[in-house]
Amino acid sequence: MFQNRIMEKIANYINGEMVAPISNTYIDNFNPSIGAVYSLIPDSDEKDIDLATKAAQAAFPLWSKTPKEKRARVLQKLAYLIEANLDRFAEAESRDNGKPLSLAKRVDIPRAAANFNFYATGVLHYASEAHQMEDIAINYTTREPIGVCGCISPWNLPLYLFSWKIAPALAIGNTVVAKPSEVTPYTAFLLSELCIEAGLPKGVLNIVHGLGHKVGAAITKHPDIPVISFTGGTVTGAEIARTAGPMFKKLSLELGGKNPNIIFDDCDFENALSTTMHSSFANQGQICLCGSRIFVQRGIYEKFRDAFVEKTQELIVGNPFDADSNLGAVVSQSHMEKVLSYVALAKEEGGTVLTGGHQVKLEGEQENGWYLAPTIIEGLSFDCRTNQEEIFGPVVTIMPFDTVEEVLYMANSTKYGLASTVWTQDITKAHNVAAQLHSGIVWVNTWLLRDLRTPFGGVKASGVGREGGFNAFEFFTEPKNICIKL
Ligand code: TXE
Repeated sequence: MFQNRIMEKIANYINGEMVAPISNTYIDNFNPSIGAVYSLIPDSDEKDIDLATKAAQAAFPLWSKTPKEKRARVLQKLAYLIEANLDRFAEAESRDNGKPLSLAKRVDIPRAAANFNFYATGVLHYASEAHQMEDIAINYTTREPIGVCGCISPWNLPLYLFSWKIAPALAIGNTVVAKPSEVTPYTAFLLSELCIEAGLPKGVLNIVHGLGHKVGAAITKHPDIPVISFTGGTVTGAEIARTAGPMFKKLSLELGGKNPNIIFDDCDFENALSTTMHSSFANQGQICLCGSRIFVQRGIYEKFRDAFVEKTQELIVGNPFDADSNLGAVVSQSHMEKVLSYVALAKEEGGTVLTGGHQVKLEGEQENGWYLAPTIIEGLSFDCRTNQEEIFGPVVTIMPFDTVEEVLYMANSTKYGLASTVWTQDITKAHNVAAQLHSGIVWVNTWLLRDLRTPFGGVKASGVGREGGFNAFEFFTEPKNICIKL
């Protein structure tokens, strides 16, 4: 039924206008819940990036000199318009990514609006510092916007992560050339239309759709884009760093994770169990912050494992548009196959699949959709590949431990260091364990509770730099120290 339908063509947003790619060629855009093409996205290339960069450069002088109150007002108007279009955006996000509509409505789209509001108001309070040298001299530090910022974002939380980058960059006075993932371009396309409605001056934000190795790479290597902010896979992050490094570009990399979820005997059992359901399988496990390695202290290991398996088997994998679906479809056929390959690897490495581990075939219109059963695997060693590599799907491993030293050693054993979760009612133990975990974020007795003012990011192969709060303004500005002799 899709063959004869006229496919909607998404447009680029360059210099304030919705435009076709110069190549006038397009790429299929899939709806994961039915496994079929439902729209087309521009197959842009470096010529489109050049056009967008020129527009962003032309807009920079005026935008960077626009009073911050005025910049804030435009971004708050954008936030308001996103909220006013919540249902339309949530449906678009769910259709594009495969996530439950309920999740897009509750998390993705409200958080995108919050990102714009947060940075629009934050810029009004952002100040720099002065250092007085008694009566000898006064130093003051200015923090200036840099110019054209390249923002490249992934498919797991499309508008949430796209706006998390462009909001601070724009609020502080930069202009932006942005590339959403070609896997989930639609809400960025809808945002373009709201930018026009909100009165964002032309060229301030430019959104160019297309493939990573063409459009993303063109942004990374463009000589007139001195700042790159990237969220995505560690492999791609390394590729971007190889290009941007020798060009001395400012670089922010938010990459993958293989996050430990550590559950001690003395935890609040019911809270740990119910939250672990989310930290394991929310967004089909496609969140870089998911707790994919679960360590349970031996005293409660079997009780927790059995309760966890039982609750997991109650989860409903279904049409993302059904209100009672807990899990929707994973984002693409290739990603589904990648996740299933890790289940096969786990079995080879000696693991036992306690539940899940297979594709879920739905009926009707969803019969060709890409659905996976939430999966729990036990019996693996902490240092096997399944426990060292990011799977990024609804797959977790569960392992017992005895002592704090042992679990810290296992938790810190991967090349990643993004987020950890700790469950204990012993506050001294909580502080002690949190201090020794190699990760940028530690949650104690909770998960994904986010204060946007806090530094967000990881260590080791989870990335470089921090987003969030004034950390984002520090990244998207250049400090200058001016010392005046008195
Ligand atoms: O990310 P990519 P993908 C992890 C997860 C996933 C893996 C790959 O394990 O399986 O990364 O996912 C653009 N130069 N995460 O393929 O390739 C690309 O077009 C410049 C964790 O989606 O990193 C997209 O816009 N840009 C992550 C963006 O980079 C390039 C969330 C991300 O794509 C490029 C998503 C290049 N050479 C995946 N190649 C998290 N930390 O949340 C691709 N891109």
